[in-house]
Amino acid sequence: MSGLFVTLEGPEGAGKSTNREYLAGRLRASGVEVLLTREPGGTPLAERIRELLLAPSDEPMAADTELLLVFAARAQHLAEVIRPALARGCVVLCDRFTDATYAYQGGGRGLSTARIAELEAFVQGDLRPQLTLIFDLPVEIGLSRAAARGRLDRFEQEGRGFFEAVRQAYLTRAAAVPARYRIVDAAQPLDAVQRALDGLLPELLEFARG
Ligand code: Z5A
Repeated sequence: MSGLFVTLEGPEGAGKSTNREYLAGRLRASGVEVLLTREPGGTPLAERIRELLLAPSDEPMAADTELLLVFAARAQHLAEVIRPALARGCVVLCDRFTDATYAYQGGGRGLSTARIAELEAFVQGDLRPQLTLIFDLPVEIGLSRAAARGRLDRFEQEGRGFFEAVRQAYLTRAAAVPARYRIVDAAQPLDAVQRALDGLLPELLEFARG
């Protein structure tokens, strides 16, 4: 039995963390075994790499270093958590994955898509999410939600142009392969976002049950 790999994506403050629990709860209530995880992170070692990536520092991190750290964390996460869970037949619900690399390191930092694709092939082989939900919202709304939470991490300290490029990169990827992506309007009030997720549930369950 092979499981289902679903990823949640979107710019800052889009509500991925808030809604991943909701979605996992709805899937579990339908009798599906769900593994909820996140990137960067998902294992003790990968969480340590996450700390390196998010901590503001006086030493600017080179964009290539950032890219390699993201994929180093991913390699560990895949080996220890994601591949075993898929092999057990779980639905893996992952808060961010390689689409975030194309959006942040590609769109935001300006690294080449070809370079990211090389690392994707090296680290993942042919494993790709079967379904990706993009929580989309205007940059200023996401940034004001993130700011309301207090201290900003290294990414959240970037300027507005960076986040516009991130958002655009997500939308461009979704438009290129519409079969894999579903766009959720994350600017709506939370109850409306969750109604939209309820609307996606039958399709998710159909995927999960093969
Ligand atoms: N990163 C990368 O560069 N490359 C990669 O390959 C990967 C990641 C995998 C950490 O990710 C960083 O890693 C990320 C990109 C980079 N950049 N940053 N920063 P993260 O997912 O842990 O961090 P995040 O994107 O900053 O998460 P976030 O800002 O916490 O966003 P969120 O999870 O989408 O939102 P939330 O925490 O659920 O909600 C934010 C606030 O808004 C919170 O107070 C909610 O109560 C509120 N909220 C949520 N939904 C609503 C609605 N609908 N209405 C009103 N208020 C709402």
